[in-house]
Amino acid sequence: MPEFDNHAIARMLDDTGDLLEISGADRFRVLGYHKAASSIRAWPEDVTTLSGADRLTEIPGVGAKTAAAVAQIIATSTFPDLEGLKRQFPEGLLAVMQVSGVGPKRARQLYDKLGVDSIEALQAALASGRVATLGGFGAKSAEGIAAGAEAYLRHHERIPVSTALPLAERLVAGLRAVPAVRDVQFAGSLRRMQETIGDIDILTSSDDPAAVMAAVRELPLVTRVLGSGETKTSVMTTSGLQADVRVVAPDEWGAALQYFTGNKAHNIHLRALAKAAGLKLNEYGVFRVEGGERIAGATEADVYRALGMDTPPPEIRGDHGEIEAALAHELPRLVEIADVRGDLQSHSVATDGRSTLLQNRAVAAELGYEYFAATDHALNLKMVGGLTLDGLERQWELIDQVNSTPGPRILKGIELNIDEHGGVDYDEDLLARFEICLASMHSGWGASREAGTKRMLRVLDNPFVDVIAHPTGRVLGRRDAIDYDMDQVLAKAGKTGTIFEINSYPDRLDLDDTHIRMARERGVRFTLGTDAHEAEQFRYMPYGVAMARRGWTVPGELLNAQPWDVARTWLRRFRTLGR
Ligand code: DGT
Ligand code: CA
Ligand code: CA
Ligand code: ZN
Repeated sequence: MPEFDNHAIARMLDDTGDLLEISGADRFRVLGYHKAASSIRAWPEDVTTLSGADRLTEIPGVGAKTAAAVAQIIATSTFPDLEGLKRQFPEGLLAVMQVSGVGPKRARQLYDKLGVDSIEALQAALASGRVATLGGFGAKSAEGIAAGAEAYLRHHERIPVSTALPLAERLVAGLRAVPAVRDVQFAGSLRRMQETIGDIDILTSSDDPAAVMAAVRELPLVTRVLGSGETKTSVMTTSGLQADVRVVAPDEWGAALQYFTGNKAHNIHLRALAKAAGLKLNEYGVFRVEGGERIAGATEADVYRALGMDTPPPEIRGDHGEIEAALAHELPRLVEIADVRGDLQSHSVATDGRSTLLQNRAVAAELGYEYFAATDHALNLKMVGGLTLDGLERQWELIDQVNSTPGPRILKGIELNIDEHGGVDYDEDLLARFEICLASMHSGWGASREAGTKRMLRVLDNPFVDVIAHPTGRVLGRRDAIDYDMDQVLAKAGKTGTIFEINSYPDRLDLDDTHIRMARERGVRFTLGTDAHEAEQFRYMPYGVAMARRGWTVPGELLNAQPWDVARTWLRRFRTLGR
């Protein structure tokens, strides 16, 4: 029977919530499913274990009813409520409702009136002009939806790393338990922790490849075998994601791991180096061209050593200078999760967060943090109840009270909104009262590059804006970046000492590696923040650390790798206020 991991279960609950919304169900029921899904996705323990021990309701947002549903999914591999909904509405509507400008109500209308049951059907209906004439739509909104459908398809060619990683880890664990398997590791873009993954590549070594291929076909997470040969098997999993598993001989393990980790540019450069040294490098090993003697291949380190190099961490393998650094034995000591002393973006029930400051602090304590910033939304984000002066005074009072008890120190922070002209929510007297101010863009998609640049350059002039949070505004799978001249803006930030955030929330991961490298060249420093909207999401930090590593960030460039006494001196307000 196929087995379900946290992600697969969360996806079923989300799908149920979405289909319920399309069916016009009560809003609280819909939200209940999404809340449970979001908690289960971020929950550190395997729900299968919790279910066995009757502990599912310990997960915030999981009530008795959801717990029963989850237990049923685990026991029977199906969820009748979801199956029932799927009989009523085609699954393709789940994608249609995600398209910008559509949503659940319009998805329902498009389905009822025009039979739209997939993105492709939506595009056909748009092309025929039938959408524009539908009640409540019009030419303008049809145009917006057409752009949304195109963006949807563009964004969904690749899987977010946060979806691929837990699945790959489960598959690797499953394979590790197979007696015929010697080494096992995921490779490709996932090992390099790229923010989106084209496909999951898993590599194994064994003296009995046939036994490994047979074991892959029988893995509990596998729903369907798409193809199985002597050295490669492709499977479909319960998460709806595909994975390719390869098997190589043990003495080829290192060469194969190196080859399949890539990236392609890194491999091509490496191969040219080998050639210049009279060697041949391929997925089977390193060979002397003259005589064909095999000189390395069993471990990855052997392969790099044979080429006269140290082993670059997978995250920086992209031919951005790591090969030169490895040859010179000057690879940087990249930041690690253990360097992180606190989380510098989090939300609470004071605005749109779902956990209290105390709940956030409990998880921060579990993670061993010294501090974290409470950065609820500022006034102008009306839809989430951005904080008024009264709200702020109440939060500060609470923070003082909590901070008087042992545990991670809560910093008085805020997430300001950068308006279209580069202004923020509060005046300087109020801004001076925070310990740290983030500022971010929550509007302005579609504005010109020129306007975006002006706006960003202007906000950098504000001495109380310490950090630019999720700097491009991109949301993986949903929203493109807000357009501005990043080079020019980073150059100025390097001068003003404004810090840029590496947002660790899995569908943001903003800045990306290219922008981080660009920022580092301009002398810009960084904070890491999970942007947690519930306490469990504090655990998303490793995704941000991976991005920081991909951008070559070292601990000396990362504010939250410093104790707070040092960290605060990096903030621009410290220089401005002298405290
Ligand atoms: P993805 O799946 O699009 O997110 O990206 P990757 O990097 O996982 O790429 P994939 O799955 O096509 O191939 C896995 C690795 O195999 C890749 O990182 C490097 C290696 N590789 C693939 N194609 C080539 C190639 O044409 N030349 C060389 N030297 N290496 C290649
Ligand atoms: Ca891949
Ligand atoms: Ca592949
Ligand atoms: Zn928020």
